[in-house]
Amino acid sequence: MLKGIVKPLLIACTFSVASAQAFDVKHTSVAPIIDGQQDAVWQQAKWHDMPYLMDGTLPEKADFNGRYRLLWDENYLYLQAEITDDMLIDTHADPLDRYWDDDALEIFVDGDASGGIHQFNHTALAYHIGLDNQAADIGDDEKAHLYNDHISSIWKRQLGTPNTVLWEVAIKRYPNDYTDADPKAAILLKAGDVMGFMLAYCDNDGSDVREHFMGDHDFEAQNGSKNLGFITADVFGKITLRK
Ligand SMILES: [Ca+2]
Ligand SMILES: [Ca+2]
Ligand SMILES: [Ca+2]
Repeated sequence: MLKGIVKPLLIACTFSVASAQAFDVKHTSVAPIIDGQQDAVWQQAKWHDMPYLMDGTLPEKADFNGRYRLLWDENYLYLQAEITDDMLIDTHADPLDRYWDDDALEIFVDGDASGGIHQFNHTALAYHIGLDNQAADIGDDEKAHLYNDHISSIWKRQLGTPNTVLWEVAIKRYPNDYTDADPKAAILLKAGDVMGFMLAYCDNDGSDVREHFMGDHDFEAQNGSKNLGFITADVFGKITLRK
């Protein structure tokens, strides 16, 4: 479904259904190297699956399957995702053009778990990281922007299982009053902080629009749609940073 079609939801309903997903994220004293290659630092982190359909049709596991784990230190939330996708495709060369209809790892971050509507503000961000490792989201001018200084992303195909990529991202977090005209400095992470978080994957294998939009947890649909994360942070899960 194209995002424009969903826009009327913003006016038509309020998002009263909060997500029930919540888990702790371990601190790491050694920063993982963001290079798309496995390293021992990640062994302390727990895997989370991505089996829930938010838009399109439910894929077979060979078509899409995903899981991820998180760690944190003062500067970054670290993500390592293991993504199986039978066809990696980037049809729209312009990173700001229909980025959700190309293969993209979509990282939803609400730095202080404030929740609420974030579609045209930055109280939360939805980083659509394309296959070129650039991160797009809608700005407060209602146009697409790149937020490449917020994240560092590298993925690599894995030998032996070439349809599986290891995708690693370091993510900064930002305050609710961040605007495109006045970008604020990133906020350091500390133990006990609660953040809103959701991970999704936009899978296209050659169709005109995204075929499968898969996420890490389930929540109640609004007006028949679960494609809500780009509008409201209320459907994100919650993570607690633990030392
Ligand atoms: Ca696929
Ligand atoms: Ca927030
Ligand atoms: Ca694909």
